[in-house]
Amino acid sequence: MSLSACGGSEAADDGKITMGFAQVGAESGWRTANTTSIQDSAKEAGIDLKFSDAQQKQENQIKSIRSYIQQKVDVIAFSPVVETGWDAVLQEAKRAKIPVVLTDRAVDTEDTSLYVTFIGSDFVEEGEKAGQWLVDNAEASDVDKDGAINVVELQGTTGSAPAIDRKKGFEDVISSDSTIKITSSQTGDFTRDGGKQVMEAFLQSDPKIDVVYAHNDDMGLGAIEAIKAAGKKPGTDIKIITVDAVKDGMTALAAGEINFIVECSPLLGPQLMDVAEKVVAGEEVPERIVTEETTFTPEQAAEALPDRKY
Ligand code: GYE
Repeated sequence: MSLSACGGSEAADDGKITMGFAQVGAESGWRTANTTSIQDSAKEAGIDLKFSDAQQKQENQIKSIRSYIQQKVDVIAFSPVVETGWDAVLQEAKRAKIPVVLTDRAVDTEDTSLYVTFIGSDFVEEGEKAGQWLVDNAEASDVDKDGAINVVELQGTTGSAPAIDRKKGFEDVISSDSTIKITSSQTGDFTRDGGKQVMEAFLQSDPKIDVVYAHNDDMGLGAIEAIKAAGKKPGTDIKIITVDAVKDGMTALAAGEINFIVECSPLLGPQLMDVAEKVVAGEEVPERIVTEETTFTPEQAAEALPDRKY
């Protein structure tokens, strides 16, 4: 017979906490750094981690969560690939008395009792920071000097919290400047290849692109390849704004091929393990834990790069 933990779930016989983590996939540099952070901090905290990679498919995440429920883990954590469609499986976890912690991405549900807390960034604010840079640098960004700033947007995964919120925050801020317009907007699924393909199509159909707003570094890096292939200079002929600040993005920023990056930290592991220990021990945790983040210009990127861990 195993002892019942205060959190209500079954603790393993060795007293170790078991966590089931359902990761989104391996779509970007951000995700790779996030996975490493989670795995390393589980090890450090002595938490037994069961980890699955859903390859960006909601049905795979649901399957893993169901299997974690069956295995009676002490706590389930996951980063929901999209916002909606989680109520049924989260109800199952609740019935099994297994606490659920959301990391990185939010779910859209009326019933907030289905999860204990949500650890991650404020994606609307990230979009606002990207938009604010453009408003502040609008004149310099209008490479044609025709007074109209045409922006193409590379959206993240359709229906995901960061894609929805980064779009919203950006649009809210640029609406204050009538010279800035989003002329095309499409998903590149947060991947380098996706960003490259969508940008190739944009460049073919639209000769007047002044700015690319990519919801992550990887899509921005894909766009750089497409811009170069079209005979234009990224960062100069077409300005580029991205979100994340992973090493490859920061390297392109320092080299002047990206103009501005809004940071989104993937290092959520230590906080997640801390919260998991508290939740399993039956302690209170805040309903929302917001990650602290900054922004980078090319000069700041050059300065930060030598110490950048990911
Ligand atoms: O910005 C992107 C990744 O959910 C914040 O997912 C995360 C996003 C991140 O694929 O690079």
